[in-house]
Amino acid sequence: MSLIAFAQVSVNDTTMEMSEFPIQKDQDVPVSLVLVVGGIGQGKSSFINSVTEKNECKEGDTWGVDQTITKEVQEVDLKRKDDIITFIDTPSLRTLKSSPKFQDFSKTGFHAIVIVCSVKSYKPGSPVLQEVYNLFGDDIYRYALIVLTFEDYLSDSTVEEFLKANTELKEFSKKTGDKCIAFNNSLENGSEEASEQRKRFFVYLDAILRQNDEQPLQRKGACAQCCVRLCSCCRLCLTWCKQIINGDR
Ligand SMILES: Nc1nc2c(ncn2[C@@H]2O[C@H](COP(=O)(O)OP(=O)(O)O)[C@@H](O)[C@H]2O)c(=O)[nH]1
Ligand SMILES: [Mg+2]
Repeated sequence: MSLIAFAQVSVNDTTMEMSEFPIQKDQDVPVSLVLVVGGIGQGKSSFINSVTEKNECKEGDTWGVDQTITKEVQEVDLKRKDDIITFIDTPSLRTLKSSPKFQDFSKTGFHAIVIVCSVKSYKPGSPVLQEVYNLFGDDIYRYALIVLTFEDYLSDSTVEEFLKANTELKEFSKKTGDKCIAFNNSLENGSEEASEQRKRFFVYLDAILRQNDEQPLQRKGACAQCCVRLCSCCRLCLTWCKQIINGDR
C-alpha cells in the first residue's frame, strides 16, 4: 500500500475519527503534512485547534505588538478513518526557515499549505503571500488553500467583496483555482455550525491532497537528501546536488 494515499471526505460523509490516545504512526497509515502559515495573530493556532477539535496549540491576542505566542513549530495529528493529517503550526514566516523542526519537515515536503489571513487585520500589501511564494515558488498554487479567519468580522460583507478589496489575495486565490474559504474560529467546538465549516474545510483539503497525488511540495531550491539546511533560495544547491549524484564531489 502506498504510504501516502488520501481519504475522501465529503460534506455528507464524515470520515473523521478522534482518538483519546496518542496517535501511533505506522507504515500502513498514510500521513499527510499540512503546513499552516500566515502572519502573527491571524488565527493559525486557533484554526488548527478548530479543525482538529483539540486544544493543543496555544493561542493569544498579540498581533498589535508583533509578538508571537507560538514560539516553535508544533505538529498536531488528526486521525481520520483512512489516514492521518499532521497539521504543522508555525510562528512568524520570518523565523520559519531557521527552525530545525521546519527544516526536518521540509525534507519530506508538504502535502498542502494553508495560508491563514484574518479578515479583521489583513492589510493590502501584506508581505505574507510573497513570503510564502518565496519559500515554494510557482508550485505553491497547486498546494495552497487560503483560509480567511475571523469570518465573524465579515459582518454584512461577503468573501467575494473582501477579495475584491484585497486584489493580491484575489489574484493569488485565482491561481489556486479559487481555493479560498472563510472560517470562524470562535464557534463552539462540536456545535453544528462548527462541524459544518470543519467539513467544508476538509472537502477543500482533500481536493488538494487528491490533486497532488503522492507528491509533496518541496521548498524552492531544496533537495530532500542533503541541501535543505544549506540553501533555500539561490538554486546553487541543486547544482551542488547534481555534482554529488554525478560523483563530481
Ligand atoms: N473572533 C475571532 N477570534 C479569533 C479567530 N481566530 C483567532 N481568534 C483569536 O485571535 C487571537 C490570535 O489567534 P492565534 O490563533 O493565537 O493566532 P496566530 O498567531 O496566527 O497563531 C486569539 O485570541 C484567538 O482566540 C476568529 O475566527 N474569530
Ligand atoms: Mg500561533
